[in-house]
Amino acid sequence: MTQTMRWFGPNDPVQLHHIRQAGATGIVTALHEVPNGTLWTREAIAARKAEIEAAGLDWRVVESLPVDEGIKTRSPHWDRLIDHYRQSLINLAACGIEVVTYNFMPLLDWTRTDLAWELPDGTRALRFEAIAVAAYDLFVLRRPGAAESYDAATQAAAEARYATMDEAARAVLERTIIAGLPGSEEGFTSAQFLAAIGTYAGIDAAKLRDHHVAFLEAVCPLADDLGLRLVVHPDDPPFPIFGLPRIVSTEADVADLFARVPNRSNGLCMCTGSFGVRADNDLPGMVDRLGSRIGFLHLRSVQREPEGAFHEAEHLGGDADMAAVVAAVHRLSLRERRSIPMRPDHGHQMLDDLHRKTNPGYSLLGRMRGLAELRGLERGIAFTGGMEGRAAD
Ligand code: CS2
Ligand code: MN
Repeated sequence: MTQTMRWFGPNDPVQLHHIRQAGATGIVTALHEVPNGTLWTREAIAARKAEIEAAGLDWRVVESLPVDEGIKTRSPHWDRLIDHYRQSLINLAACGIEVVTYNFMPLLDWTRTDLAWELPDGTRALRFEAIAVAAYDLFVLRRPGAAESYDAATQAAAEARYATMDEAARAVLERTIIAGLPGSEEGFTSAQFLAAIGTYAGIDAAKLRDHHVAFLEAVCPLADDLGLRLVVHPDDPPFPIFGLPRIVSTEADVADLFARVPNRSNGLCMCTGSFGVRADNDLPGMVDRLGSRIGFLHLRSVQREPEGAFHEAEHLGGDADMAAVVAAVHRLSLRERRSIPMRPDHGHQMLDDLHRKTNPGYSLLGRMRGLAELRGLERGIAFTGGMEGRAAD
């Protein structure tokens, strides 16, 4: 694996030299200052790349080149937006970028309900509670038709939960869910969010899949020629929320996407944290079976809780069998003779970072710990694998 870390650009409190000292060699970033749907110029890409290289690092992966809502909904601006996307890909390839991440989640990118959930050791983790989402949806947002999204038990639990919250707690929950987490492409107020949900009227999962395929058919032939891998990040969490479809949540979802658009540039960002929320996603098996499609790895583990809740566990803890995942990655790397870029996806807020202003999930020390553990795990697996290989000779 090529060890990378995400950097949010010049305004990130985590600086490039910190990332270098954490032992990463690659940077994952985007032109976060460029609004969605606007094309990325070659000059702006080259300037950011030079800044990264001046710090002794490589810009290995773009995360993300956002897919504008107008592409997801097939708005009348589709042609212009696709043109911009294609031109941005040309400019990125001209600057030597090989992997471009995107997602196809309607409106919201990754979503949590608590950004500083205290674990027994005093570190803080990101957490998602389905009941809190239902409380917000039913009683703060008051989305028309919201009741249809929840069974009676969830509605009752949400109502009880809402009753325990004061105004301040309700406002914090609202901000946490819809104001946009680091790297998210959009942020909303509740009124804006309701209006935006309206743009998805009539777009069910089947239709959104068709829109995803139309997007890929418009950009993949070009990406093939440019030698790019366009990797889709799975839905986080991997199920519909706010009545909006989510279509990149399971192995079957991505297998279907690769069957419908077989171009070699059509790839996957294997995010074990996102897929791992569902117990029916077999993470190491997915690495084995989807192998050649995987262009980027997000390694992170979640701990599932009752009632559809989960929190982000230590990288080697939680429900993901990380040793089995890294062993599968190791086999894939040997089979295909390539080193796949990997980043520790999120980390706990810990130690000095507890007293610093940090981007939720993207403080330095927790990610540094995760990276160090993953690096050690890979080294151990390679060593054992090497021994087995020798014994078989
Ligand atoms: C999330 C996402 O994986 C993550 O940590 O931060 O924002 C992710 O970067 C995007 O969904 C990829 O397009
Ligand atoms: Mn991820």
